[in-house]
Amino acid sequence: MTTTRLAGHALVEALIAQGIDTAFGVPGESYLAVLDGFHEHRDRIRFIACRHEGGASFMAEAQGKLAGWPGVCLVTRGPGASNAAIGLHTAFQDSTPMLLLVGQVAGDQRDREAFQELDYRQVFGPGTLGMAKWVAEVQHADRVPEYVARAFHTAMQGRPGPVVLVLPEDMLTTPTAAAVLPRALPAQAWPAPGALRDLRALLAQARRPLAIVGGSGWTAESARALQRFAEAWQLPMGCGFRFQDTFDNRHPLYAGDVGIGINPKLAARVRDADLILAIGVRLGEMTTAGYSHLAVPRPAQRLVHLHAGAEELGRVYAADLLLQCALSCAGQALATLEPPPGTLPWQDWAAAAHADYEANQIAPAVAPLDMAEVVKCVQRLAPPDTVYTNGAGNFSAWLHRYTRYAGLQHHGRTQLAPTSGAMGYGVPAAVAASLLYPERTVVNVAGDGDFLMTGQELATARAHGAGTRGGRLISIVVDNGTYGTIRMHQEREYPGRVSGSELPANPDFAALARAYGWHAARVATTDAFEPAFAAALAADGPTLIHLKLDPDISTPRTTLGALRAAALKARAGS
Ligand SMILES: Cc1ncc(C[n+]2csc(CCOP(=O)(O)OP(=O)(O)O)c2C)c(N)n1
Repeated sequence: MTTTRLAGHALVEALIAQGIDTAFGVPGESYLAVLDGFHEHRDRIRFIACRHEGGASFMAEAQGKLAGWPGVCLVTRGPGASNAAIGLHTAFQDSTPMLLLVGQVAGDQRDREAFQELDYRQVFGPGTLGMAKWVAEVQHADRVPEYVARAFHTAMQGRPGPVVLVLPEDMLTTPTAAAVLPRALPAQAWPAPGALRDLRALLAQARRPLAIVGGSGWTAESARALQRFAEAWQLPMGCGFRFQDTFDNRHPLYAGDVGIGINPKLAARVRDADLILAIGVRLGEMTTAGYSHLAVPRPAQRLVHLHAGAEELGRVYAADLLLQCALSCAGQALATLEPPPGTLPWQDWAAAAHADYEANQIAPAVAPLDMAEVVKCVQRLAPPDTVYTNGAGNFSAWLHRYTRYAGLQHHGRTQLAPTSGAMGYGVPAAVAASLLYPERTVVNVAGDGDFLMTGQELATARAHGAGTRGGRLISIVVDNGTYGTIRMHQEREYPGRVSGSELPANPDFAALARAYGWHAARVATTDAFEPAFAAALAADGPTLIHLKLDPDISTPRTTLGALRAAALKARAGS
């Protein structure tokens, strides 16, 4: 017999039953009964109070990415929910399981545009281009466990994603004796035997195959089996945009990341392939270079698309073969395919793909601060299971190009980065990772624009002891005094006409970090970086390293000056 308690308490118990021990949020008077439930069960679950709902929702999204289990975010009505939208959108585009709980006005006030009232079904409306897989308002206290269990199933099954549960204030204060439901175990799709046979036949006919892997829902076991499949078939393996940690970047079959800033040789290889195996990835705009490397709807290459979501298959691409398969068992399904006896005809092609990747790791030296050397130094000194986080901006191009992510079978996800391209993601994601895995080191690389969108979460890190329990928490801010990515686009499209992309009044980031109780250092040369990073790894507590970068250095491949000159020349010639 379950004793009667407030629905707000029952909600917290239902979260605990789903295996949740940490939730992120900003409190609101709309869900006091839930906060009281957190107090009641504080020995089993903690509420991490953040400084902005954008930070809280990013933290919950990062929790979902890391754990493969929905991260939970709690926010208040209209203003709180509006602030939280960015994390929800990121979870949607990145296929991350997540649960957003939103306080709502009492039922007897509904539809009057009461204080902070919003209709969340309309705001976050589900559908392929919505922000959530499911949005529901829980009307009856007795049904709280039912809604929570369904929310977890919906967030995890098929293509994972975010779910929103809306909680009217009066419902939360209603007593209920409803028992919580057991932990949701997501159903797993496995491809039909005939589809696997067809895949084997397509592979056997191929001469230049290339796999692009990624997506959310992998397990270590499945990732290990994926590697066995790759080895058995000697397949060159690319990783989709910001799913770079799916396949071991140190493996001789690794071909590089298929995203923004792709190695031009890999881009050519994607175009020249006669068979693309898209495994787990959505084949979004960034992975396909604006749907150009793979033409829509019918690519020039033969295409096999394996994805967890039935709705995703055939949505954008008319593939030659579609396989619906949960990524938790995709590796095992693929590993059942026996390669033909003898040497596979594409071994040279696979070796060349990896050689291209290795050659792309070599960079011309840049002075006084060489970002390639910074990223390589981080990886040389940081522990192998370090989690790397970033938001959006050109600074991330160095991280993506020079970091060798370990592969999911080794340390789970080690790359927390928004495929949604959301600025501000990296700091909260790092804080969340550090709080969830206190023994692991977490390194965030942020742009100056990117950092200041959510930098206030440095306070959340400090309040909860992030980076003080074995693992280190380090944020590296790349300060070039511009919204550099936008400046890059401007120089290409409107050369010399700088508008809205300058950041002339940046703070002293090191002083700012110190004000939050972080250690801090300022670095302007390559040589000064290593001692600063070593000190951060040895420090007791989190550290911010403020890098001063020449704004002209736009990406690992070009400068603003070169972009402007090329654009002006093209204009003069046209
Ligand atoms: C939330 C959000 N707002 C705006 C953008 C558009 N945007 C993409 S990159 C960028 C500039 C990033 O600047 P910064 O963090 O300084 O990095 P940089 O490109 O200079 O390396 C902007 C404004 C975005 N992606 N996300």
